[in-house]
Amino acid sequence: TVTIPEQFNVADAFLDRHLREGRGDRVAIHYEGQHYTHAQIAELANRVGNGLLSLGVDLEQRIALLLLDSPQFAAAFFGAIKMGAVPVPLNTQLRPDDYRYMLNDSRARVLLIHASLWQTFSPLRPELPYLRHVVIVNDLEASVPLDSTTHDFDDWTAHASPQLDLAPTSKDDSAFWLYSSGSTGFPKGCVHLQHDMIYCTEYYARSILEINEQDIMLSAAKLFFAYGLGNGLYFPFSVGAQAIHYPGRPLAATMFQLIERYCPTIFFGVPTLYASMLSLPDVARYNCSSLRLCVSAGEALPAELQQRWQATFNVPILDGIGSTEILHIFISNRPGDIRPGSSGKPVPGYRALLVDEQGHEVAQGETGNLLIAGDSIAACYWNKHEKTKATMHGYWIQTGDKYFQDSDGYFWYAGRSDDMLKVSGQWVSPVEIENTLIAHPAVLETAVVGAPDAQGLIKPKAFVVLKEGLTPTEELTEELKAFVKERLAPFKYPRTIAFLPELPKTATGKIQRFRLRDTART
Ligand code: 3SK
Repeated sequence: TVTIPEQFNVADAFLDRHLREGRGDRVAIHYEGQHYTHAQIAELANRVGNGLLSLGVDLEQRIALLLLDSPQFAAAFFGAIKMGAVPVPLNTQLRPDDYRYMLNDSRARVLLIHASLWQTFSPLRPELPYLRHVVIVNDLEASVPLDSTTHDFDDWTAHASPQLDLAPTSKDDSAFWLYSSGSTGFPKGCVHLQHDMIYCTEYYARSILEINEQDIMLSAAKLFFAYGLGNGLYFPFSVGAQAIHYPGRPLAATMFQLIERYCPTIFFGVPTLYASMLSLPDVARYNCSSLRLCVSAGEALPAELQQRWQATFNVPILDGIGSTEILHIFISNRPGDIRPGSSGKPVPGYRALLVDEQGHEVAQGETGNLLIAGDSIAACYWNKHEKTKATMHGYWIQTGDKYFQDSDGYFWYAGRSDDMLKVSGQWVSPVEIENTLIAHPAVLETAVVGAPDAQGLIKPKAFVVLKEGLTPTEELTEELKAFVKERLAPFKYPRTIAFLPELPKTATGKIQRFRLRDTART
C-alpha cells in the first residue's frame, strides 16, 4: 500500500527528493540536443513558483499551461504545484473557442503559453475576465509585445529567486486539473489531488513497468494528455530517471529517429502510431535494441499489431486502458503475461467490476459497463455537479467503457456506453462533428459513427443526406472534410463520407446509430 503523510506537496517527491538523495546531477530531460539535470529542473521550478508568487498568485488558483513538451513545461507544472497553485495543462491542438471555454471555466489567473501559439490565443484575451497575466515561453524573435501583464518566461524566471519553500498543502489538496471531453456539452475539468500521481506511479509504473532510475522514457503522447503526463513527466521524475521531450508532431519516422538518437528503454505510443511506424518501408532497419518495453493505450491495440511489432523488434507492447478521470492506466497487460488483443488484467491498487444497466454484476464472459475503484480517481468534475454524481459513485467511477472478461481473467474491450470515439488516442464526439457538418449549406442531415480502417483502428465516418437537388461528388466529399478541418481540431474530421437518401430512424425519429455502425463495419 502507499502511505502518504497528511501534509504533503507532491513536488517534493518529484523534485526536492532527488536533490536530498544525491540524484541532482543526473539527467532529467533530453530536449533538442541538450540535456537538463534534475537539479536544473528543480531550480527552474523554484523560479517559476517565485515568479507566480510575484504575480500575486495564491494557493489553489489555477495556472493554465499551453506549452509544448519541454523542460519549461516540467518546471511550470511542478513549480506551480510547489507554490500551491493548480496547473491546468491544455491541449495545444485545439481551437480558440475551446481555449475561451477552458480558461474561463478554470478561471485561470496566469497562462504560460508557447510563443508559437500566441496568434491563436491573443484575439481571445479581451474575453477572459479572470486571466491577469500571460507568460510567453520561447519567444526567440521577441515577436510578442510585452507589458505589465505580458511577460517573457526567460526574463521572468531570471528575476525570480531559485529558492522556494513547499506550500503547506495536504495530500488531498488539488494538485492539477486535466480537461476530459464529453459526448455532448463542454469539456470537464478533472480535479486531481496531491496524492494521485504517487498512486499511479507506485501501482502502475513501478509495479507493472518496473521503472527505475536507469530508465529513459520516450512518450509520443504529449504531456498535456493524462497518458503523456505520466509517461513523459511524473514517471521519470518519480525515480530520478530520464525523459526525452520532443516539441513537434509525433510522426512515425521522427519516433524512430528519437529512439536511435537517445536510446530510450521504454517507448509509449498509441495504436495508430504503432501502425504507421510498422508501415514504414524496410522498418526492421531501425535500431530499437535499447527498448526493454513498449506501452500502448488510448484505444484498443489490435492483436495483429502487437504481434507484428514483437516479431519485428523483439520487444513487447503492453496494451492497457486508462482515462483522464483515473489519471493513468488501471487495466494492463504485463511483461511475460500478454494476451494480444486484450487490455490485460486490473493493475494492483485498482478493482474492476462489470455491471449491467441495473448495476448488477454480470456473469463471467458477459459484456458489462466497466466500473473502477482506486485512489487516483479525480475528486470531481469542476463546476459540474450533476456529471460528477452521474460518473463518480463513492469509491467507484463509471468509465463509460464496455468490457467482458474471459475465463482466464483478461479484459476485452467491447465499445463505449456513450457514442464517443477514441481516434489516434484522442476523444472525439460524433455530435460535435455532426453539429459542424450540419452548418454546411449542402447538408440536410448527418450522423457520425466510428468505422474501422484497414488496420482495424477506429476513425470517424460521416453519413450525409444532401439537400434536395444536390448530388454527391468527389469535390463535395473533400469540401465537407475541409469544412470540418477548418472548424474543429484537425484530428476530428471524418476520414470517410457516405451519402444516403435518408438516415435510418426509429418510429419516434431517433437516428439508429447502431445500424449505421453495422453498415460502417461491413
Ligand atoms: O486513453 C488512455 O487509455 C489513457 C491511458 C493512460 C492515461 C490516460 C488515458 C486517457
